[in-house]
Amino acid sequence: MKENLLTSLESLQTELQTVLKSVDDPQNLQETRVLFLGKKGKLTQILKGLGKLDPKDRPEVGAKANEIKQSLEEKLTEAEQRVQAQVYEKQIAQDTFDITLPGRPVTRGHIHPLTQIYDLTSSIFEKMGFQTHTGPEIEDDYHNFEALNIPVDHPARDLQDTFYLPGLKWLLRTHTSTVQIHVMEQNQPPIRMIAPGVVYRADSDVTHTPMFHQIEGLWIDEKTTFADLKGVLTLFIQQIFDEETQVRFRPSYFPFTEPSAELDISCVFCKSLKKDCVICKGTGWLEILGCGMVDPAVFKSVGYDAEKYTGFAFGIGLERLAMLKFGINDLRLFFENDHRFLSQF
Ligand code: 2U9
Repeated sequence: MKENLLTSLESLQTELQTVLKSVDDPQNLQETRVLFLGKKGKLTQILKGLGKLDPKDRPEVGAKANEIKQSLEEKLTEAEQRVQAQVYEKQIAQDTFDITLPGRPVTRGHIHPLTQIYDLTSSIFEKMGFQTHTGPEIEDDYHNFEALNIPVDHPARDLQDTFYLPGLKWLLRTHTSTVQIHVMEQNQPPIRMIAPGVVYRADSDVTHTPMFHQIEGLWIDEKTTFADLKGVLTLFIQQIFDEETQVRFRPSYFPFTEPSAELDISCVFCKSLKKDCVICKGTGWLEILGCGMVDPAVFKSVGYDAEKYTGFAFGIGLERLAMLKFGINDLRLFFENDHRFLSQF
């Protein structure tokens, strides 16, 4: 009885081997697996005889059965791999795709022109000793307007111009000057800082997007003068463009600076030859940033002694700077993420 069982088990191996030789498709192979190892398969049938065996013989036959089962599993797995490989080979032989075609190229990423202009701008100011500070994009009326001497009836405060959050307590900052207010609230002069970041205005046309980027600067010390402002900003312009670039300071008005000025540069496209230049519209000059001496009312908001300290501030729109630097003529291109555009700079 025991011998019979052992022989049947042994012969299962050779039997499977013979069957596998003629199996060449996955369906057939699956059936073979069920035939040998399935619930009602050949192995199970043989093992039914185990119960009738003398108990002392059972461990030996049981161990043999496990060994055979494992061996059958291995043979089937091996055959499955062989058959699957054959299936793939057949597919490749029949398929019409041309494996010699070149692959799709993977385009490399690119530093966004605004990021490039930001990196360049901040590195120029950092070399002059300015520290970078950032702050929240959601602000209260006080930090965005009141502390900056912007009166209650100023048009910038209008719902038409500023994005307010429901409840009107909070708003999306309209400039990064809010960051300077926070820094001044927490530090005493001297201060030499830049505040880069995204700002929001309810404006949308060809030359305005509701979100844009600014870098603002602030320099406060005893005896800081308009001459310091002119020196710092002239140096900045000549490093961004080139040393031939001319600057002029034109009187202007901002609530938070007095006196205020706009800085124009000689046209970087026509080199001030003016004639027919569509960029400077024949004037020879391009408006590039706003600046001025910090209004004493701003010092009062943050508790600085306006008799002791003076300072200058400036604001630069990064999109405009990048357009002039790279010769880009449409503001919207910055926000479309089109690689064909981005990779040109
Ligand atoms: C404090 C005091 C004064 C920041 C300044 C400008 C002039 C300015 C514009 C440039 C283009 C905004 O991005 S833009 O539209 N900005 O003209 N900004 S002076 O003055 C400050 C800032 C902070 C405490």
